[in-house]
Amino acid sequence: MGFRDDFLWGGATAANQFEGGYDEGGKGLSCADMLTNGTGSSPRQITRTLEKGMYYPNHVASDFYHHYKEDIALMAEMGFQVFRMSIAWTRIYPTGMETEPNEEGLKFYDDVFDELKAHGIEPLVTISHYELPFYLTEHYNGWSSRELIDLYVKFCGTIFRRYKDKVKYWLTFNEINCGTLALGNYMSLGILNEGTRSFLEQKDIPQLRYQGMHHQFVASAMAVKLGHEINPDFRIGCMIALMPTYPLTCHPEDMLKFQKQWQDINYYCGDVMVRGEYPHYAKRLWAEQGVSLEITDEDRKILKEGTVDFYSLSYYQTNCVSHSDDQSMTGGNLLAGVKNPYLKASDWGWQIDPDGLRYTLNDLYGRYRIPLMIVENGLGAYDRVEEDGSIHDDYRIAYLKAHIRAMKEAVDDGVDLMGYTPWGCIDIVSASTGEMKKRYGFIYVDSDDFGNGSFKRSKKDSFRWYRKVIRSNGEEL
Ligand code: BGP
Repeated sequence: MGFRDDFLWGGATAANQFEGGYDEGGKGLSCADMLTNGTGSSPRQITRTLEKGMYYPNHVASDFYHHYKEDIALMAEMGFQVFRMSIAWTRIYPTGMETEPNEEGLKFYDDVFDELKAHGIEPLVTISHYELPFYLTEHYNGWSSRELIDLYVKFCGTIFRRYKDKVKYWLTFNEINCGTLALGNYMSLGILNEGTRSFLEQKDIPQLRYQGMHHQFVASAMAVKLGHEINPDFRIGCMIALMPTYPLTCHPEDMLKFQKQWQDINYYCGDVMVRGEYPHYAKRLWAEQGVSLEITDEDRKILKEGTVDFYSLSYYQTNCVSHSDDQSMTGGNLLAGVKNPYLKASDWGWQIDPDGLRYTLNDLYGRYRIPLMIVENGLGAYDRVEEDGSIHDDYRIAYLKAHIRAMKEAVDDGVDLMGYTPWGCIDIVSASTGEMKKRYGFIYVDSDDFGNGSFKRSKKDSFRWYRKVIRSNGEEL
């Protein structure tokens, strides 16, 4: 028993949080480029034009744009077999509207893929990871417009054809179910409703949000079909942010709330993308949200024909739900929840729960029966660089070790798990706060929350530990 022989070990990033070079090589402005940094008390702001005196952390990020050779060599040294990255849409189509792609952008990813190949690393490419061309926000209010379907499929066609012999694994949209939350308006759908200034408090019009997700489902299904036509060997997956919850007590209403949250937030998108149709509880959800979706017969047909080949997920933490409002709350990836008295939390209040991962993997595999892949997991923590330059991140090793153990249990339970790419394998800018000090990496990047630093890379203790894990296919933890 244990992980399969072709299990894919590696790490994950996203262009907007990692690449930098925001105005180089003909790149256009993306939604992420318009986000300022947040500080402890004030969330990130969304600006419609770049403002002097404001700091935009995604502009420089970790500067992978200029460090990719060195970074890929370090990944290879750790033994990576796969590297999850995203292609910035705005490097290929700066506004999303051009008829011809930007050759310089295409060339950059050719170079990255060639470098990966030279080191025997397989790319896993997220096509859209929180970085819609900002022009499409300004002109169409993002995915609320049906026009975006064709623009996205054009982008997919370009990269599928160009990289058909270099990339096999694709994810259509990062954490597409972020759109089930108000936070997803701007972050995942590029919707910027009049009156929204702050990233966390977004003016929400559920009608636009749910219609926007519907457009993404159709676009994703079209991409799956097109991808398989271009190269039948492509493996194209969905990517869902798992926000697992437990009922706080055995009160029947806690149980109902628990079930509803799994349906509305964790299952809603995966059900459509894996099964090719909306689930039974969708009508009730739409009614509660006051939305009435425009879904054509053609849309329904496309959803059926473009189901995904595998299911990928992010998993960081779990929370509880309770029928009573009088409970202490804690933070979480995309969604806060009721505190679980049995769990410890990270410095950012995300509760650490490896057993929840085993539960989640069993639950998802039982539901969908297609291969699963964990494409994000990890601990965002403060790291301290010692005088001799070493970084002793034993807390990160403990987190990852416990989660890999839980994965192994799930595999022994019978779950078909393809691979594991911990998040932010090289330190990157945080999506929620814009900070650099919330670090996930095996590799430290010398930069602070304002881009000050040498950008020098150094290995943390977890680097050596993870190399051992990969070498032993997860046996030596
Ligand atoms: C997920 C996103 C990532 C990433 C991660 C960690 O939701 O897909 O982009 O950032 O969460 O979150 P954070 O950066 O807020 O710590």
